[in-house]
Amino acid sequence: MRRWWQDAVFYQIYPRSFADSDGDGVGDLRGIIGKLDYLRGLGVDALWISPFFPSPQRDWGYDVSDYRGVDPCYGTLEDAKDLLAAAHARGLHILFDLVVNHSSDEHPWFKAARSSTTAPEHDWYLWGPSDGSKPNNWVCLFEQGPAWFPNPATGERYLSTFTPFQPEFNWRDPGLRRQIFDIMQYWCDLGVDGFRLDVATAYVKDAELRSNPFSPNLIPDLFQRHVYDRNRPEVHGIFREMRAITGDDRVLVGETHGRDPALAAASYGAPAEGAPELHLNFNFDFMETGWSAKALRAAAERWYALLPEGAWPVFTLSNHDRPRHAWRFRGARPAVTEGRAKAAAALLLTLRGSPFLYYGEEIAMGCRRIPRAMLRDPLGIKTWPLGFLGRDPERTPMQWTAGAAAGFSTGFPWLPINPDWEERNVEAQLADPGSVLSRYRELLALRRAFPELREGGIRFMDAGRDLLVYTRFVEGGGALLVAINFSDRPRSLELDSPGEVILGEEGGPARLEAGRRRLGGLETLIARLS
Ligand SMILES: [Ca+2]
Repeated sequence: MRRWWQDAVFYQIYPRSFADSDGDGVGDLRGIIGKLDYLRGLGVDALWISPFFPSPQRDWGYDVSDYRGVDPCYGTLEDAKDLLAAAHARGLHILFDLVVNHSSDEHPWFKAARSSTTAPEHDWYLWGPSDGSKPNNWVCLFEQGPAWFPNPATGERYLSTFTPFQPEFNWRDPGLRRQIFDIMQYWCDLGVDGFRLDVATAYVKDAELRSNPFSPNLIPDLFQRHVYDRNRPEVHGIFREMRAITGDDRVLVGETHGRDPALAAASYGAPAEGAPELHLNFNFDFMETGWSAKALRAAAERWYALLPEGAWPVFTLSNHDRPRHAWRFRGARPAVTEGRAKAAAALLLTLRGSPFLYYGEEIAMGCRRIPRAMLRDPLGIKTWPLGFLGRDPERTPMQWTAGAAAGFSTGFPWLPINPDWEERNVEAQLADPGSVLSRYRELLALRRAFPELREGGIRFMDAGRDLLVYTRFVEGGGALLVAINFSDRPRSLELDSPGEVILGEEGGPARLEAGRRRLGGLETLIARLS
């Protein structure tokens, strides 16, 4: 039986940067509510909202200090309930972001836990020995140093492998598990349609806290093979317990930490054998792949081959942790960058699997260098001036209009607006049939119209350099041809059968004849084969 989340196109909202309803420069839940009609018109089906829970905001909400509330900067619990109701009234599903590998160090649980070894909450976190020594070589990603931090009140060290202020839960403790599962039930009872699970494969640590073995890779491994601090086999038991809470009408989407598609595939469990785990899991291969038809096809085929029987694929090109793909795939000229953004959209929205869009990609928002004084991301501040300055460039405010602050806020935005907002914004692109946004709307409409694109099989065809060509088909039914030219120069495509063009270069012939067909630079051709 097919479920809604298999047919859905998901859209990630980073609430701080989406829409600000009250002019304080920070996006909020009422801002999102005000844009639901836009999202419905865009043609997406489900929204994943990055964290809006009470938080000291030292990692912008990925450090939660109360899992059942709403941070005042985003609104109130009533606003969250209104958001769920308003989305459901428009046929949109809503996923919240469950950040339960760690809490904030300001969560009341951690405050109690660190006060005394006899506090009931003490065992909900992970501690080193009472002599204050570090039990192993585990590293803290944002500190690029040891992951064990002193806790003077007990003489122990606590574990934090991301930042020092995100102490990690002890998922082996049944009391902690009960607490987290109760939180999930609480939001399910309020009507949420699922959860994205932050760094889900990191939940469980080695019972003996053994040191990780050496790895030759600095990025992303920090010279360690993370076999003891992440990716423990015991995590699958937790995934099964979570699945029992949500059932199949709600969806669990795993952020499977690391860059290993096999790990993501394993987080599905064995659905065909009645042992399902998470419904959907992110494979971040597409975020590591350059602008190459051959490489993107190989990444997609690798993902399909890895998935266990009955698992439903997920594809994504951008999120709040990685530079936006319009920037990663940028060309030497703006027209090439725009063309690649459209071609990337065609790929993402016609592959077999559920696409996850990231806010702003529908207008091809890019990334810009942000001055040191305006950086907000703790990773970007810590690693400045190395690399691409952390994660602020992909988190800048949504560009709605050509007006002040891009229509995002009537106040001063918390992060600078990309300097291209006057030309690149939703209002301008809605009015332009040749815009990237118009292309997203066309492609999303095609997904709704053609079951071949939503649920059909996929077969790749060899079509020469720069061309990515495949058919999407339903057994005993229709077949659609998708051909994407990755080059900005024309290429020719050999077609076995005729058909009817449903998306192609403007002014091109509607009838597709068998034989040789010219594809313009960065053109996407979608045709119904007869
Ligand atoms: Ca606000």
